[in-house]
Amino acid sequence: MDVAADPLQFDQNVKAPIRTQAHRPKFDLLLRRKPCPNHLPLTPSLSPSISMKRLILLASALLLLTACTRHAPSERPNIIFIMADDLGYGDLGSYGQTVIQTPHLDQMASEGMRFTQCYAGSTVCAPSRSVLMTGLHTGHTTVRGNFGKFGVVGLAGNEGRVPLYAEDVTVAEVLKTAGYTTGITGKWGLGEPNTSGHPNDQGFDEWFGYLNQRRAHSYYPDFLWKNKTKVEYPENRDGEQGTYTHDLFTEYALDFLDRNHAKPFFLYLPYTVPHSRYEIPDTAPYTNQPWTDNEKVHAAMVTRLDRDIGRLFQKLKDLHIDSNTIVFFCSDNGAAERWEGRFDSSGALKGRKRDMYEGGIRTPMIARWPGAIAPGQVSDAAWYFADVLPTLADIAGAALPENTDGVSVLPTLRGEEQDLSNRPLYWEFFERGFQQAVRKGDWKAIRLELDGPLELYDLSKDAGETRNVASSHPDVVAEMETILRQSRSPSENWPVPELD
Ligand SMILES: [Ca+2]
Repeated sequence: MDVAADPLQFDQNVKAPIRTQAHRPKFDLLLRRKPCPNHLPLTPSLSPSISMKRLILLASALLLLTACTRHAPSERPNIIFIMADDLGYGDLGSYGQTVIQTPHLDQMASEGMRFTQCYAGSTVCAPSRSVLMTGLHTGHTTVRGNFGKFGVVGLAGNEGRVPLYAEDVTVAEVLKTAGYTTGITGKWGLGEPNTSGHPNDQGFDEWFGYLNQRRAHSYYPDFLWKNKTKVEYPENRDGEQGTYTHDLFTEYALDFLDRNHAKPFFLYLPYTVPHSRYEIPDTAPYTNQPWTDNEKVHAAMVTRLDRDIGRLFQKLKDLHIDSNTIVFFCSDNGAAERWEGRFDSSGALKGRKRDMYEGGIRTPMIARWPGAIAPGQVSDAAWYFADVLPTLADIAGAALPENTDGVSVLPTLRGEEQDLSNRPLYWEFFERGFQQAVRKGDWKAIRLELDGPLELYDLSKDAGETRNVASSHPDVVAEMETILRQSRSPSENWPVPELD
């Protein structure tokens, strides 16, 4: 079978990654750090095959060691960051879902803090993950879209897959400077084989899953990756449905916890459900509902995800690390389908995946950390994926690269006073031309085309973005216009000649 006939076939002609001079070397980024308060990173272990990159990270850690005071290991929690794929703002019981059952995630919310105004990095997969990994919003991060001008040919045969650059500093690399063991299982989407974006070259000690996000559309692929080795699933060949990969990721995560719970770890779990294709071994407990097949699968995927998160929490308890582990849960972008009248997966928000409206970018976000986050909290603080790297660095006691676009929301997680309302949150998107959005305070501005008028919404009164009030607030429009002009750096993969 040739590549043209099956876009999920492996393409051997993966090109070298494209580089840009617009990026400063990682060495520079890591040494130009902000001061770190009262934390001591552990020294990464050396190996005979130590790379220049590791030497750089080690040098950074040693610099920090001289600048920071000792911080007891018990105060540095393990970090688990779980992310669903295309799960909508309204898909969980704690966010108003009444049909799909999510008891474990609802319990997580009741035991932790639930955010009502948290945002993904983008309205689609790859750029959202790039923002998450780099702490840079889509106006600055390397991967600003699913397809870029000089991207490589990916495993699914599509051109335009832009990998993270070697000099990008990821949250995993930052946490490694603080002595964390780092693992990822699920869907990566930020680097094909033999590119600079491979997770093992971006701070992850171990990795298992899909490199290519289009291949991740299939839940029954004939191979996955374990580090840089292909793992074959012959039982999935020729359209057979032998092994369901979502289940493998949970098993890998549980095994990772068994192997690594004795020392601080960072586990990133970017699950692939409930993204289409709508494939699942069993649609229970919805099999007998009078719904379409896809509706049954969507609901069953979300409930299966919920079941597995319950297994993870049970494992934390069994290993006696429950109170020393902070767990986050979110989605990578808005609902792909609104399922209106059935599940209403965008809730009361406007739009869905690929929209700059709230339904495209606002995500459920739950954080649970017994003893540090008070149970049953609901926060309306506005924050987004660019804040995750600074937040996790703060939690771990690691210092920050100088140029992040986010801030640590750890004070908010701890229930302390923190004003997040006076800074702009920025997004740009390329699949429909060039679109931009910014949120500042309660104001949300959207531009659907470069020369188009600005839409302005007051989210405090109009979360559904139904009333464009731009004409009655020219001062706010002018401020937002300025932010939109100033929030991006040039990108050779996503050029905007009018602004660059
Ligand atoms: Ca997605």
